[in-house]
Amino acid sequence: MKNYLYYLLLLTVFATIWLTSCELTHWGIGDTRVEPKDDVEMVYVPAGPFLMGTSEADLAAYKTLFPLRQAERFVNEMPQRSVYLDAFLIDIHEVTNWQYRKFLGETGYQPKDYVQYPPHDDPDYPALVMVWEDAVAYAEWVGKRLPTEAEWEKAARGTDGRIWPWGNRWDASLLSGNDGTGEIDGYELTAPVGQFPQGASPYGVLDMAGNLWEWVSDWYDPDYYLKALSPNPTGPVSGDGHVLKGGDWSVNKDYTRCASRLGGNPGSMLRGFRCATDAPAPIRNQELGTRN
Ligand SMILES: [Ca+2]
Ligand SMILES: [Ca+2]
Repeated sequence: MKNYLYYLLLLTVFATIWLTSCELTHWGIGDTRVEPKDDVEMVYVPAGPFLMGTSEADLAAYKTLFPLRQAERFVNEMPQRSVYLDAFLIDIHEVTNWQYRKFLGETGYQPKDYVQYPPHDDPDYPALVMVWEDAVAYAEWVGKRLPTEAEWEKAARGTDGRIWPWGNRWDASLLSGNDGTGEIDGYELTAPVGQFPQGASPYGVLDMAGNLWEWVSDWYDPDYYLKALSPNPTGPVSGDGHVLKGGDWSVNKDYTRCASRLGGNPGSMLRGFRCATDAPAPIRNQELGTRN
């Protein structure tokens, strides 16, 4: 009887190991993993190339779409180029107040500028983390990191160079943004995270357009897109502040484009963030594209 139990236990252990390895080697688009420390779903973005930045043809089209924005403001997104990235995981939502307060409570960390006032202080609303270092401190606590600008942009637009996460047609009801009235999306200011599932990116990432501008790990250099860095660009070694992506609740269709970028000292823009991690090795080796 003892021997029987021993072999049963051994069989269970091997079956568990086998099932775990199967799970890790068969990840695909839409697969998720929940990190227990912050209880947030992360979604898998497969390895491969994507179109990053804005092309000359896009610029010509944008001049009619955005007549009020000076053409030179698009130059920091040009040219468009193919950039290869290894696979990674990214938070589906912006980091919420519930998450950020958990971090503060467990660590005693003193943020430089974490803004809380109604309705932005609700637990389900995105945390207003105005200083890049306060975002990095959270990411380190949770065992993640900020996404690079390239990772953020790929997670937002997929591989086909689309303008907004959901496609190339503007729809003010698909994001926490500002259509001029502030109301078409149902929220006058920011919205709780994940309220616009129809506005998801090709990988199922939410609120990439609007709600809060999001910190990424890269330093800001307006000329960085001119330098065709691939694979896995991580930004310049220094710069005038860090990059912000995706626009916030107060801006329109222009700044909520996936390629739009802000840097330096953007004044009163409301800022938050989400985290990313490298994909574990068995996932990272599963490539869906050709390495440049
Ligand atoms: Ca709104
Ligand atoms: Ca956002």
